[in-house]
Amino acid sequence: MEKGLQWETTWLDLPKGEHKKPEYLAINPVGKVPALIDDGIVVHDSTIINEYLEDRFPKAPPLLPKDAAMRARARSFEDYADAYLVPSLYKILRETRKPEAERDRARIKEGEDEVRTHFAYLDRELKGRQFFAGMMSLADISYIPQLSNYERAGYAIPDEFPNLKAWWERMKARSSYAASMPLD
Ligand SMILES: N[C@@H](CCC(=O)N[C@@H](CS)C(=O)NCC(=O)O)C(=O)O
Repeated sequence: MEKGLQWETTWLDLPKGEHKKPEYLAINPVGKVPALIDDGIVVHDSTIINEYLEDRFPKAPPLLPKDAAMRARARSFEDYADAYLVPSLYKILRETRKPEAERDRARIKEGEDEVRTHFAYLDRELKGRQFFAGMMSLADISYIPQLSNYERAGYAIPDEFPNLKAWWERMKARSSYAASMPLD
């Protein structure tokens, strides 16, 4: 949406296992979402999809900095979202999606503690910065669905992380946010 591209979404019901059905496994053999089909080209994994769209539509506007060090910084934060924040976040979200009586409270607490550590790091890195890597980039974008899921589960970024909180408000104020987050 930041690039002004048009697409059609097909939602899969993961609890019903729609992502493990042969029709979807033919698109993504590892049976995970998301996957993109562009002009018959199939791309999966959110990182690779983002990089593909950047390569295919580099000017629409660019979402990776030009400078090599800044590009590395953008990619590092993108990776931090996937490799560190997401596993901790899902410790919480997997439980909060269950009926209350069935939730593993220790697991939720573990996830909450880890998320707090990630937030502290992100907050420090956003000090004095509008964006993670000098411009709106794939780094910022990679946190948006995650934090949106976190809010939908009833959480808010704690006040003790003012840089992260202000950055998140800026992200949500972008026109691309409302257009990309139809569930909100
Ligand atoms: N590294 C992958 C992770 C994809 C992933 O784990 N997707 C989850 C949903 S957010 C999924 O499909 N889970 C279903 C499953 O693993 O069975 C990416 O960023 O696209």
